[in-house]
Amino acid sequence: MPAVLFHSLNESPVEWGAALKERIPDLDFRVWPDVGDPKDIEFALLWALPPGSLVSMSNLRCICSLGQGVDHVFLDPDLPPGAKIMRLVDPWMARAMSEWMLLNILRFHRQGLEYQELERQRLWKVLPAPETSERRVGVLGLGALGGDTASKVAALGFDVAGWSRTRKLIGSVESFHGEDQLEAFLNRTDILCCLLPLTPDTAGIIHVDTLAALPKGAFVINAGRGQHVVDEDLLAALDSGHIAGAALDVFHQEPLPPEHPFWAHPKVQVWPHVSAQSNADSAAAQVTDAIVKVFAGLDPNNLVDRERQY
Ligand code: NDP
Ligand code: OXD
Repeated sequence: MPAVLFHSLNESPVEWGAALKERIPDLDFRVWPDVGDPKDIEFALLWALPPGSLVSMSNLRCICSLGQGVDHVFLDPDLPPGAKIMRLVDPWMARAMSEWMLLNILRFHRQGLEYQELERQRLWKVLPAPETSERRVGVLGLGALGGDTASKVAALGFDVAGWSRTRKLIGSVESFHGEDQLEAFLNRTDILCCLLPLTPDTAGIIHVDTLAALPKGAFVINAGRGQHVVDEDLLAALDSGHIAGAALDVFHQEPLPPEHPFWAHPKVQVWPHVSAQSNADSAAAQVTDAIVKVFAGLDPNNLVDRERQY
């Protein structure tokens, strides 16, 4: 039987190996860097493998991201041209992401930052109650994660819109699409949630001009990738008061270096890339299905377009 190669920064090869062998008992499961003969490897299940590591795997037929994002795969300029690229699309992760987005949206909506400051000053003060239907939430990216978040936020009565490459029909969620409609989408967004994939088209999308297009007092929540945000522009917008607060789960450099200004900024909450974590319990079944299909010469589900890079 051909072999599967595994590489991860955080996830346990022992757990993944056990979960896959429970389903395919004779699986030849190899953990980086113990590759053996690279020609044996037909399926690679990986996260952030050092670029250039796959070049000797001449029989590699499928690279499966150990997460929903695939930007880490495209950092390798020497991807074997014949290998298909796929990713996890995990309902468990969509639920986790929507929970995290809701947590932050509700905290901003219910004046969590203001009451936190009043508490710090030991001030018992009642602010005017916010109106849910008047709070405009905007979700950048309406795919597996953004679509779930947008529909759950809309179900709570918020005024929700989303922005994607192509038009979407998701219940009451207003659909904006394409470059031409980005500004109008931003103009009507009080709480911006980023769930875009990182591609050459989306890198740096949250910058001085897009931040300025949001209404004064808007909030920014990012769980896409750190590279979607120009950090200096967000910091300047927070310091000027144009942006009232930010919740960030992803960063240019992870772990976020101790000296980074986000850590100490009173209007920023830093999370250590945990909004939706992949795990063997929920995702092993779909990876098994992919391995079986690839070894049988078939295409797996959840393939990624090499041109679009998502
Ligand atoms: P999908 O591929 O399912 O969805 C991507 C969405 O972004 C689609 O709606 C797509 O539009 C839209 N999009 C892509 N490029 C553009 C563009 N240039 N202009 C406008 N819209 C665009 O991705 P997922 O929802 O599964 O995941 C999104 C990202 O979330 C991942 O790539 C990853 O970076 C991040 N993530 C973060 C996690 C965390 O723990 N922080 C966990 C998991 C994922 P269309 O549908 O029209 O093509
Ligand atoms: C992912 C992630 O892309 O964890 O799955 O960021």
